[in-house]
Order: sequence, then C-alpha cells, then structure tokens
Amino acid sequence: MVCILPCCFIHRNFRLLVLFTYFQKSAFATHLPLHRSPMASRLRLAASGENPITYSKSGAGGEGGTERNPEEARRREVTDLGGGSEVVHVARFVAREAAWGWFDYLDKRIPWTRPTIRVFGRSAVQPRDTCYVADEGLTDLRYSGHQPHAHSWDEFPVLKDILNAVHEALPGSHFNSLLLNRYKTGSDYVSWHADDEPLYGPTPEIASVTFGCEREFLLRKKLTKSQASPGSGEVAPKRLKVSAPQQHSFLLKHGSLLVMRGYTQRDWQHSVPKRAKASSPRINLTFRRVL
Ligand SMILES: *[C@@H]1O[C@H](CO)[C@@H](O)[C@H](O)[C@H]1NC(C)=O
Ligand SMILES: O=C(O)CCC(=O)C(=O)O
Repeated sequence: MVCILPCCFIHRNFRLLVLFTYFQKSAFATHLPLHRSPMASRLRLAASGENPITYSKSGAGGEGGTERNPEEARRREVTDLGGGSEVVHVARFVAREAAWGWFDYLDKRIPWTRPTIRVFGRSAVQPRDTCYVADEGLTDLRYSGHQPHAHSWDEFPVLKDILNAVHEALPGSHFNSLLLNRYKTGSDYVSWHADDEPLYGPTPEIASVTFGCEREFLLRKKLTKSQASPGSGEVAPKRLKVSAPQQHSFLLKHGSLLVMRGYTQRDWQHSVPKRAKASSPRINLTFRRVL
C-alpha cells in the first residue's frame, strides 16, 4: 500500500521529488544524547588522521575496543569506468558496531517523511522515506508547488560528524547537502537513473554511505545517441549492432562508502534493484554539492 507507483515511473518524471520532504521541526529535540556519544568523538578522532579512515570497535562504553585489521579497513577499491568517470568503494568505511550506532540513531531520530506528491494531477506516495539537510542559502528546491524543507546540519550534529568523516576520506570535497533515504524492505528500490540535475553541475562528486541491510548497487553505461538510434532511417550495418552495455556491480555493505565522480552521472546510470531477500531496512546517506 505504501508504494503506489513504481519507482521508475516516479524517477523518470520527477527526479527531484526525492528532495521533497515535509517537516515538523517541533517534534524533534535539537540536543540528542547521541551527539556527544563516545562513538561520535571516536569517529572524529579516527577521521583526523591523514590516512583513509579506520574505526575501532565502538559503541556504548566502547572504550578500548579491538582494532580491526587496519589494512583491511582502509582498503579502497577504485574503479576507472573510462572517459573520465570513476567510482571509489570503501567497503569498511565505518566499522560494524559503530555503523549500527549510526543506524539506530538515524532510524529513530531523523524526521523521516514519505510525502504524498502530485504527479500529473494525481497523488502518489514516494516509495521510500527521505529527509533533506543542506547548508543555508543554497538554491531553493521547488516541485509541484511544494518546497522541501532543508533541515540545518545543526539539528543533527551526528550528521556533521559523518560529513566530516566523509570529507576526511575525500580530500578536496566540499559537500553542502545531504539526502537521506530509508528503504524499508527489499521491495523498496531505485530504478536506473543518473543524478544529473543541473543543480549539481556537470561533474558532481556524490558520496553514499550505507547502513543496515546490504544491497547490490549496479552501474551501467548509458547508450550513446548512435547506439540508441543507429542511422537515420537506414538499416544499421550488422557490425554496429548494440552489444550489452558495460555494467559494474558493487555490494554495498553496512558501513560502506561509495563515491561516484567525474562524468559518472553524465555517462552512466545506477540502480539499487529489488531483492526479495532484503527484508530489513537500509539507510543510504547521499552527500552532494549544490553549486
Ligand atoms: C541512495 O538513494 C537515492 C534515492 O533513492 C538513490 O538515488 C541513490 O542511487 C542511492 N545510492 C545508493 C548508493 O544506494
Ligand atoms: O526513485 C527513483 O527511481 C530514483 C531516485 C532519484 O531520482 C534520485 O535519487 O536521483
């Protein structure tokens, strides 16, 4: 009953709808206990090193937790997609237990909304929960007469901690907005799309942190114009027959970081397909820079 329209329908027509969120500020305290948790300060400390981040086992009273194999934790897999597009995958960006701390915090404290939006004169419910956080003074987002509420980072200091960790891991990055998404089950999904809104410029760097249920993330090369419609009325020579598009798959685990950069949004599409076996929720944080 929640997902009235397929994601693909919503996506194709309303990319920016995900940025719409309704908000009841008064319902959420600004100073939450987790803000000053040992986990948060550990994350800050761990993130202050010059190497890619490692996290010690942490959590409530997690003083002196066992260090994971640092080399394993630091491993980042860089995939050159060609043509100036690149994906960076850090499977263990946040250690398991610390990541469950983040998950619980986000699950409980974020003012998730699943807004009903107007789609071609009809009402549709967005097929996942979202929340939007952004710096002040950025371009206002408007859609179908609605203006999404951009929450302040100050409302959720834990998000600032995660942002800092992401900045530390990606030198030179300056994210100023965050789209949070919560997928309740394996039947929540994201169909093929690119985050190619002009708002983000021609070569956006987009960093996604995953918490909870692990899901497969797919990338496929967009068809070029000639591949999509070969010739102009002529029969395409056999040698130009379209072959299967290049595709890459990443398993986005709990606590992982995935970064798309360069021309990835221009030349590639990505998706998180349905998975019958994915029965528990997944939260995905997508950091972006609005120009
Ligand atoms: C995160 O969720 C958004 C909105 O559904 C989607 O566009 C994006 O592809 C997702 N990213 C990852 C890495 O799951
Ligand atoms: O819901 C979808 O299918 C796609 C979401 C989307 O458009 C986006 O996050 O850019």
